[in-house]
Amino acid sequence: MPLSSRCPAALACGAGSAAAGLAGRLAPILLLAAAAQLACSPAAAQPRAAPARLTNSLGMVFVLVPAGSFVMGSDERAETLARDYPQLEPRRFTQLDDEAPRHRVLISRAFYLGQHEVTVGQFRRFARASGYRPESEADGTGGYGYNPDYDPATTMRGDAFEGRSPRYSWRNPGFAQGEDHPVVNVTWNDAQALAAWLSAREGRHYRLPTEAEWEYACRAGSGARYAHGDDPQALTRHANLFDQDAAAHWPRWRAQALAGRDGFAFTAPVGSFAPNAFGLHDMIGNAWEWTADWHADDYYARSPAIDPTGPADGDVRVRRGGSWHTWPFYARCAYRNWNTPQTRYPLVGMRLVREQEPPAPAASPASGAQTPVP
Ligand SMILES: [Ca+2]
Ligand SMILES: [Ca+2]
Repeated sequence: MPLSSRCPAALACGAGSAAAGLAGRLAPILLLAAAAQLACSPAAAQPRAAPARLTNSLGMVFVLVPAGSFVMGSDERAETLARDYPQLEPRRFTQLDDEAPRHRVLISRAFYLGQHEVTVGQFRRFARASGYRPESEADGTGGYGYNPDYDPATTMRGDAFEGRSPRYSWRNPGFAQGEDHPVVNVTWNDAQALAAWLSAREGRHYRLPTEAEWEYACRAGSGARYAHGDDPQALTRHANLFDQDAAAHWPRWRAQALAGRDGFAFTAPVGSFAPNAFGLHDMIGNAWEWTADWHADDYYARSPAIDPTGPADGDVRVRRGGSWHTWPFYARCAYRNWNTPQTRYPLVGMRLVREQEPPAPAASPASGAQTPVP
């Protein structure tokens, strides 16, 4: 069901063998990319104003998100939420302890964030160029997928999707996807692989956003539930979520769907909806987005006020923003959900940060190198 369960086991998937295998599979890729970087190292770049946007070697567009502060989290009262989300059982409004306390956070440095979720086409070019095998293919257990003949009522878990099965992977979530749709069935580890490969190839530091960066970017100045405001029913004009078209395929959850139509029963081409005030598309909906952080229920009570990076360790990584299959309540900018780093699912994708500054010289043998990539 659309994230009704907050138990990571509901989507969790297999043993943690993937992380150990990841480094080994990546090593030759990174060496090759680093060698290519060393082969073209012109003189050091002169300082200049950062462009408002740039395009990288995979065709990903990044927009410069300014430094700034915002209020992170939510402490809305259960009564208020019950009024605005009348279709949900009241118990759901008491399961939000990890969104509190609201607290002010400073993002001290501007950073480039993907204007869109990583697309199928971009991920395909990465896999081809690097030789990296995403976990949904490499570990033999596959992914999850949509099958119109599959009935959630016949399974113990009641999960909305069939799997895991090798018939499903990042290449095939069971529904049609164009090259410009968000890639899904990708793991947190897959995101690390993509970021590491891009970093080595371009001499820039790519990574997933922290939770704080993600929520700051989602809000884009808004203190409301969503960047557009508090009204969930207005979301059909702003995001691809679980609407009436999607509910046609899951009639048992129709009551949880938005009353209107957003135009997409499954994933949408990225950028199908207007951007937020930072110029970012689909922060809400389309695909959940992995963040860098471990999850802890009590983290906000002890997190630093400047550039928090999450707990030092944990078992599950946070994902944010909801998806094409997510109920509006779970697509609020403050909402946190999580899964193991090996989880792959037809709802979960990614968006990358490219740091404004190149890696420190000590971190790179190509000291003084200028990125050869536009
Ligand atoms: Ca939709
Ligand atoms: Ca999204």
